[in-house]
Amino acid sequence: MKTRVTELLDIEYPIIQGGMAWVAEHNLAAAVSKAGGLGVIGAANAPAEVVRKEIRQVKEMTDKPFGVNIMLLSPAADEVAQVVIEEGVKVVTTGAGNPGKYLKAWKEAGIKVIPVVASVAMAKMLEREGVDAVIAEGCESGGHIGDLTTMTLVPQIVDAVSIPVIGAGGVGDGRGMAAMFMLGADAVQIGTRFVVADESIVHENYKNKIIAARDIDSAVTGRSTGHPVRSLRNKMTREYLKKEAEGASFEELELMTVGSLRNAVLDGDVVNGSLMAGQIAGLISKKQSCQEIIHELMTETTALMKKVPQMFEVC
Ligand code: TUI
Repeated sequence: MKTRVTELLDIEYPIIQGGMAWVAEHNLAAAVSKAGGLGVIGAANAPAEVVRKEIRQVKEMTDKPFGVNIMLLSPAADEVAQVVIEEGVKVVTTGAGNPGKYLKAWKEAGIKVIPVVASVAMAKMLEREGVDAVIAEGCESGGHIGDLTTMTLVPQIVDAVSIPVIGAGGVGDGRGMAAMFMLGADAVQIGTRFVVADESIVHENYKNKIIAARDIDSAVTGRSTGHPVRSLRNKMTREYLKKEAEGASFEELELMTVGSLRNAVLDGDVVNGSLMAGQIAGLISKKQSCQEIIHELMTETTALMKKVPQMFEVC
């Protein structure tokens, strides 16, 4: 399947793995890239030298293209922005902010830059500044989210820009992927389904919570702080939302989540940990290798897209 994004990134399938904090380390990124998608290392809040090591490990595991996601709220963002240049990374995705100040240096280094955007205005501004594509991520996603849904955000951004658009938020199978193409996207970004992949280092407790999740099992904390984050409901989200409703301060709320994603991913703390996951968790029912996930997504998507002309045949 050839799209503007497979051509841009020199990948086999139009599937980009979300650059998830703590989750998207070298094992997952290499497995997705080996399977023909774009694996992405999530730099999150990691120090620059840790990210450098992760990049080198992916390079040892595969010659296929891969990317690094830079979380712009990270105190290490400036240094990580330099490390991707020094290490010859070909693709950078960004999240949780405006990557404008890094664009010149990244473009001069020949890096393909693909920011996550949550609004038409941001997509248009970044297109003008020279980014190669945008990821339109709706609020069905796990982790830090914007306001609009994927269904409304993707077509509005597709109409507003000429660069390729990658649809994200709520995509978990071939139906979601085909839907993104119908909305005008050139590829999809998938997070939650890769959290439960065999190659993902996420603790089994966390994976099992995603497998067991129902449609209504995620919640958004932090709306009052300006940093809304979607994760699976547990003791932490219940207490957080209660405190938030009582008008707790930013500092008090932040304290409740310090280290909580790390504790969920590495220690399997599903009670007090932060189980970031998208609303599509309810659809995800099995653990598979990245190769199986990508193969299944592509088989389902192409079968559905072939069926489209028949759907409109008049009897
Ligand atoms: O970045 C994400 N998802 C994330 S980052 C993250 S680490 C974290 N942990 C706890 C609290 C906060 C962060 C966990 N999940 N997704 C990409 C994304 N970017 N979603 C929404 C946006 C976004 C929002 C506003 C991008 C740009 C933007 O622009 C606002 C502005 O004007 O700067």
